[in-house]
Amino acid sequence: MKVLLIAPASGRWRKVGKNRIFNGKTFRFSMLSLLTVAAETPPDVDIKIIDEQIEEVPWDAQVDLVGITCMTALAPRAYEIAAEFRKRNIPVVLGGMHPTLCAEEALNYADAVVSGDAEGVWLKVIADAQAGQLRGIYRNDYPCQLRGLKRPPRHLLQGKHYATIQAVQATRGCENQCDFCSISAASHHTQRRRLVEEVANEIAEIPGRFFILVDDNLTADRDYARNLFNALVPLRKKWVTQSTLGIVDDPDFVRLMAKAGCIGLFVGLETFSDGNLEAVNKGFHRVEKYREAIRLLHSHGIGVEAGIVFGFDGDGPAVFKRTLQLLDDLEVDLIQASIFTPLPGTPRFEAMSSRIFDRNWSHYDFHNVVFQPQGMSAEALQAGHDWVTYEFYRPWRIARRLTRQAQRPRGLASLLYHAAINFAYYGRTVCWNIKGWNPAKERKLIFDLVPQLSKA
Ligand code: B12
Repeated sequence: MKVLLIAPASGRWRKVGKNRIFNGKTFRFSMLSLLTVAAETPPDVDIKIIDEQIEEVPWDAQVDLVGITCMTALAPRAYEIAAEFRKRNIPVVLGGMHPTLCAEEALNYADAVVSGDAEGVWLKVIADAQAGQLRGIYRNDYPCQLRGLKRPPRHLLQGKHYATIQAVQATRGCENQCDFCSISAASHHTQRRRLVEEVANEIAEIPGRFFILVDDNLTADRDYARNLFNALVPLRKKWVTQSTLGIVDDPDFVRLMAKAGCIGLFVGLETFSDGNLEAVNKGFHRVEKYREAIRLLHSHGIGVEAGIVFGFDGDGPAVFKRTLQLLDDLEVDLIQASIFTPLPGTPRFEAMSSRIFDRNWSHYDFHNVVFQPQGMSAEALQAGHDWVTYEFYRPWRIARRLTRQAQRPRGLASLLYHAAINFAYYGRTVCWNIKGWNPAKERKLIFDLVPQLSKA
């Protein structure tokens, strides 16, 4: 049997890997979704992975089954690809975050859908496909306990096109109640953890010194994380991951994390307004703690990439400049600016349903406004988001950040890493012409400031 697994890419991302100047490599990593599926595939099945960011889909491939992974923004492209293969009488199965949360929708476009983990149902999917009985939704209601997971067959990827293919996942899911988050919804606010020993063994086998832990909230269980960090210390590797800022209440924990090789944390700061955080059930992240927290992380050589979201109900046109000033002031190293996006399958999507004006999922990539914001017009939100991204990644700001980085404890050790990501973000603003304008300053349209008028 031959199986083709596809990671779709849409819009500007399709074949971005072939570009000479901005090839998106810095932002390309993991692929664990399909690698995990591949790892679960019986050894007598011939398997191939296609990543549409770097290669064409082989439309005329002689295969018996096509598996496609997708998050919401990639669902329309996944459906297009599925349609092409189904036209050729090749059955298609969809999996990943969007099909997990919107299984019934996804089933309209495929022969079968896997909702939840592949582990535990993929063998049945393969067997059913072999028997010509592939159909319906394969719900993984009793997800596996993550014991004895097989190694991801990373050799199936063309490693040179990725920032790193050395991605590891120690835990799955998140216990937080953030009502806008797909992870919370898909994991039903629970987290499963692999055995520390198994994770450490996998990491020890990784060639090279750098890897990424793609966990959603690695430090949620401090004891677990401590055990993992202790196991990582002797491996002398460098890694980055995601966490909440809550960890700074324990300086010894942060010290151990740094000793274990952590050089960067992605932290979903989301917003600098406490009111906004309360509104999305994320009140545990208090704004006044940010400064102290970032200083502590920096003092241990850990850089901070902040996830910043614009478009909360409490955000008005002044939010952009204020946020930019605070990001500068707090010495945040990197940002991923996003536009608030109510994702289907989350409680927030239902709650905002009447304000959503765009249900084309390909716009749900956190860079497009898909709902009517409360405190400004949709155009102002788009412009402000673009403006903050453009301003934050202006070369003079990058130079200032890198100078500071070089002066911090262990700063030189990760200077290259910081420089590479900063310039990749800068490259993206240039190649994709992201510039925007500050809605609070450039009063281009009076309507931008008064959404009611613009609707009238
Ligand atoms: C690493 C990562 C990225 C990386 C790389 C993704 C990649 N190609 O591997 C990068 C940086 C590129 C990325 C980008 C974005 N990401 Co991202 N990303 C992740 C992250 C943190 C880990 C992905 C991963 O490796 N998971 C590990 C695997 C094992 O888990 P899994 O994907 O759930 O797969 C399991 C099952 O779902 C199932 N399965 C998955 N696929 C398939 C396919 C088949 C056929 C089958 C049978 C089963 C199956 O089996 C797997 C094993 O059990 C996830 C969070 C998460 N926990 O998944 C967010 C996540 C997927 N990303 C998300 C988002 C929003 C984005 C961006 C839009 C963010 C942005 N602001 O730009 C962009 C989109 C870029 C684009 N347009 O292409 C959201 C998606 C939400 C949604 N509903 O769409 C997530 C869930 C994060 C979140 N907190 O909400 N991301």
